[in-house]
Formats: sequence, C-alpha cells, structure tokens
Amino acid sequence: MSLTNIATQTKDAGLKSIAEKVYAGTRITDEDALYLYEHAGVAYLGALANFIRETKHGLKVYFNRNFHIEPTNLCVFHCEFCSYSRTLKDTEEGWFMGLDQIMHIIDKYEGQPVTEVHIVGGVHPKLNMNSVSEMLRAIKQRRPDLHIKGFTAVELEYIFRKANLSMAEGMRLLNEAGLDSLPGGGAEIFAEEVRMKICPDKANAEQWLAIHEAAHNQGMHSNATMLYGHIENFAQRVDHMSRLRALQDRTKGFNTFIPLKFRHEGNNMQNLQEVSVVEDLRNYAISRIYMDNFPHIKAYWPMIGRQTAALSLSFGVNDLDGTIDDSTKIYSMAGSEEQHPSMSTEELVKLINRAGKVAIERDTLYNVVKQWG
Ligand code: V47
Ligand code: SF4
Repeated sequence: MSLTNIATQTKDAGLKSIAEKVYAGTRITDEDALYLYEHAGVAYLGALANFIRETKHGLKVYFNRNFHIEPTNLCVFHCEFCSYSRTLKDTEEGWFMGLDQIMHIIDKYEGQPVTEVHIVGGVHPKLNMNSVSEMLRAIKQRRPDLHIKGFTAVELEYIFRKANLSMAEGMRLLNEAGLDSLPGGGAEIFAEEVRMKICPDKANAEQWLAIHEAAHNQGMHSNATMLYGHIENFAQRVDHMSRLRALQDRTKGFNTFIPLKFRHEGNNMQNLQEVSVVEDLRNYAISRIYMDNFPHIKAYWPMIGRQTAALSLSFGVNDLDGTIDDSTKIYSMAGSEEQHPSMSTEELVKLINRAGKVAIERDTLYNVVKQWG
C-alpha cells in the first residue's frame, strides 16, 4: 500500500470516495466538506491535507518579516467576540494614534529587513479618506520598500460609505495613495443568522465580499479569514468557505486563507468553551482540502500559540505569520497564550525545521526573499 493514498483505506464509503477525489485532483463538493467535518478523524484528514500541501508546495513553509500598526482600538461597532475594542468615549483604555505616532513606529524599523506593515484596528470616524490617504502617502514616502497591507473590508466599507464613494472608486484612490493589499479580517462567519448574533452592525457578507472583489478588480491581492469555534455550526463553516471559493474562481485575487480560532477571554462570549487543538487541526485540514483554488493556508501563531502552529504544518498549513515583533494586541487581549507575540527569524526557522520542513522567507506577494534551509 502506498503511503500517498493511505486515506483511501478507510472502511467508511463516504470518506473513501472523498479520498479518491482528492488523490485524483478533483474538487470536493460542499456536501463532501460537511461530511468531513461530521465524520472524518484527524489522522485521515492530516493524510489528505498533507498530500495536497506537498503537491502544491513540497516541504516549503513560507513566513514573512512584518510588524503591525493598530492606530486605534476605539470602534463604532459592537462585535460580541472582540476583547480589543473600546467605545469611542472610553478615555481610560482607548487609544488613538496621530500621524506622528504612526511614523514613530515606522521609524523604529529603519534599516531593518522587514517587508510588510500590517495596519488594522477599530473603526473610528476620524479614520476617513483624507486621514488614511495621508497616512499611506507618508509611510510610502518614508519607506517605499515596505508593502502596506492594511484595513479590513469592515474598515474600508465604513470609510467609503461615509465618503459617498463606490467601492471601486474608494479602492482606486487608496491604492493610488499607497495601499498595496488587504488583510483578511472582518469576515467572521458569513451566515446572516450568526452575524446577527455576533457582529450585527458591521459590514455584512455581501459587502465584505464586494470590497475584496473591488480590490481584486483594482489588481490588488487580499487574504480571507474565518472566525471559527464559537456559535457557528459545521454547515455554516462550509457555507463561508464556499462563498470565498466561488469569488476566488472569478477573481483569483486571494493569496491565503487564515482560519482564526475564537479565543474567549475578556469578551461578551466568554461563557463559550474554546474548541480543542484536535478540532483546530481538523479545521486546518478541511480548509486545505476544500479551498483548492487558494494557493496558501496560513496559521496565525500569535492566536493559537507556537506548538499548535508547528503541528498545523502537518495538517495543510504552508504559511506562518510572521515575526510580528510584539506589535499586536488583538489576541493577547482575547486570552492567547502568546501575551507578547514576537519571534526572531531564527526562532521561526527553527520551529519550521523541527516540523521537518524548509523555511522560505517571502514578501507579502509570496516572492521569495531568502531560502533558510
Ligand atoms: O476580524 C477578533 C479576529 C480579526 C477575536 O490577513 C478574534 O494576513 C479570535 O484578520 N478570538 C483581525 N479572533 C485579525 C486578522 C488577521 C490576523 C493576521 C493576519 C491577517 C492577514 C489577518 O481578528 C478580526 C476577527 O476575526 N478576532 N477577536 C477573538 N476573541
Ligand atoms: Fe470593531 Fe473590529 Fe472589534 Fe468588531 S472586531 S468591535 S469591528 S475592532
């Protein structure tokens, strides 16, 4: 028996036929994905996901050198799972950075070989077309080499709506000002019935997808996330991935899919148990198997911790974000074991090598910066 088709040896006819599809390079259906969530064990899923991962990328694991800027945690919206945001009136725990503070952070990285700045934060009325364009231009002027991945679809939908701009026009203007690509945040779970309970007042699924489509039409790339492990059911996870896969079929603009595990500390959903590591690995694997048109599946280690991130590399994940340099608070405030997320390049490379893989430093668009062995 060849090790590469080991997953076809199952006695479950449903799982056997899905494994045969995967080994033949045939796309699995939504029903298949639901069947996997409901019936497949972690070892079977690992075998299939790893087969796809190695077909696409061999033993390569990508990472980048990046840092975050979170200009504000003040937010007009009220997401029940968010441990990070504060209301606009909160003067004690809220922060809002002026342009000089933002440029001070950029300057801290002068001469350092970082390739990306990831800008994300609360949705604040003072972050509008003018101030955001000014911020982007100032960063580009100071560090033209830095790729700016910034502003979730939720932030952009709000900014464009307030400025009375179409998504296409708004995107064109921000791209011109220096915005290079979009992060994947704000997607949560697309199903309306879940959104109404966990994030009722921000951009809905259609708006999130339309913003990303506008970015892709503008020639920009973007990422997509899925916040899982709270009140959603398996069918709603499949529906979420199905809408992303359909958009990707049309535009091919997504780079990577990032499953985000719900962390329960310090938010209004803290009564919910977090899902197990086994469920995390099953979810990564099913994402890799189902999202056949997404080049990369990324584990965001500040959220799941470095041990699970290392394990995920055998369950379909081929990308790790990033060196980070203790520049994000979103997950430490939600109870992640990584309270000061920062890994040196050497530590990241070691983690990847220990998992039996080859570390490739990339830029945001997956051009190789350096092979680390
Ligand atoms: O949209 C908020 C999530 C996202 C919690 O594109 C939570 O490269 C878990 O999208 N438990 C923002 N998750 C972060 C994000 C991201 C991160 C890293 C890389 C990229 C990329 C994008 O964080 C939010 C939301 O889904 N989030 N609170 C929480 N308690
Ligand atoms: Fe605001 Fe984003 Fe938190 Fe929602 S998840 S409350 S939009 S900062």
